[in-house]
Amino acid sequence: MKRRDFVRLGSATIIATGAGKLRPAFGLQQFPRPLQHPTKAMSEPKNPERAADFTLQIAPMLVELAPQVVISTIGYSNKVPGPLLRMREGQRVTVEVVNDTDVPEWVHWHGLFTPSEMDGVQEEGTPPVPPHGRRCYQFEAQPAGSRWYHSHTAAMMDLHRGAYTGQFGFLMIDSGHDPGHYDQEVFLALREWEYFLSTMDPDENPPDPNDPMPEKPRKPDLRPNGLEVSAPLYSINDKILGAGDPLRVQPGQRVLMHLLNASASQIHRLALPGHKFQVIALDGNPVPAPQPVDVVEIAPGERVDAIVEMNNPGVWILGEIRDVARQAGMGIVVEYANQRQRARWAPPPKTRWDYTIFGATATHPAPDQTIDMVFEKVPGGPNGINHWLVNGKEYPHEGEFIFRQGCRYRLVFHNRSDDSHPLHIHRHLFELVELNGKPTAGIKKDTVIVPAYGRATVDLVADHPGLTLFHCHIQQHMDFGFMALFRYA
Ligand SMILES: [Cu+2]
Repeated sequence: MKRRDFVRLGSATIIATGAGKLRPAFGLQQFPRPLQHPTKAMSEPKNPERAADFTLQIAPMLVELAPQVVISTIGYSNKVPGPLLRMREGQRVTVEVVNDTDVPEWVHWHGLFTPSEMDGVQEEGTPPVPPHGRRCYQFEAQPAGSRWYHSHTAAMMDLHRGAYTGQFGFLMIDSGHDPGHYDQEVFLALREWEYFLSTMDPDENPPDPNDPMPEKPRKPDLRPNGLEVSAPLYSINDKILGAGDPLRVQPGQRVLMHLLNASASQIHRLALPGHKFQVIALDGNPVPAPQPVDVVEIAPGERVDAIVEMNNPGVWILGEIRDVARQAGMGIVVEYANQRQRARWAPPPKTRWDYTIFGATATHPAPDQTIDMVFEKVPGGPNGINHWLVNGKEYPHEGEFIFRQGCRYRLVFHNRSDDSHPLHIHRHLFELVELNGKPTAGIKKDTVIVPAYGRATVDLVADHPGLTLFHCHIQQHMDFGFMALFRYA
């Protein structure tokens, strides 16, 4: 089936179901506002005296994206997203993982300060969950905020492994501090399905010609681009737009949205016509200056927490701003009480996502050392797939990147390629210092988008000894060279 047919299928599904006649869904995780402690509706830690607080089963499963659209994947405990793991800051947690597949697996706790041997990363020395075996992960729930967990297995040319599967879920660490008053909270994970390789990339957002592009080379690279990962089907959680339960709201409600991009390959932009997102946290970390925005941009690996005030009664589509992605399923209906009309979409005003608007006035202690990292693409390399270089070579990097405990590092990311990359560092948080020449402070993240030919500077204090993986969060880029391992001296 051609891509276009899939797209049509997505649109047809929306027309067939429409708003107001929606099937009951099992996908949308929608909760009333929790009290100080998680309620029973969430996956609450079990009795601490028991062997494990949580159990995850890795196994093949079917996902009903819409009636008559059922895909097969590997998931956690027969759910997509996997069960919400909710824990309190500082709590010692044991997660037992049962692997009912024929291949070794690694489960990574994204955004946590986990020891290397528990981080779920082969390159850091974490042992695998063996095929048809089990393994316990134990760690302290730190730091508080919106985290997530996902497969960290290399996929290479197998588009049915690692991040290409349904192995992802939300992990919330509650601090006891009120994150701002709200009436209900929802967990929304953005995904594509049925990945394939192609040299056409109709879904990509072309780089904005007005971007500063400080890393653009004088001579353009004329080598033809290689195969990249594309997808015909999109969803929020496990449902195509219109196929699941709507998000039901009351006028005047404040809805806390935990947005996660669990995609293996694409940056997404979301809007809700007639409403604004008050962004309060990036990658789970409260921002110095919460701001309302019309569009949220979110890259693979990133999280955005935003409060949406429901002050425009009607039935609306919360969706990807690209028509092709929304029509292929990336959206969810927001339905006010006693409103029965068809769900409406309207393109948002043209805006540009800029992390720095959420930051504070820039002041940073001088770093002990500055580390420059240059990223380049080798277009259409072996097997027709693009390969990636970090400081001139593909992974592995054996001794290039060394941290000394307690020292402050300034990492300068030079993106000399025509793609945007979400760069992620494990087991640490960094603070944004500068993005394409714009200074900022106070924004703490674990994943940052470095735009095409762009530059980002971040500061990091080396305070979590152990092997630490750094990589692009686009699975194909990571698998084909875009990784580096930091060691502590
Ligand atoms: Cu990348």
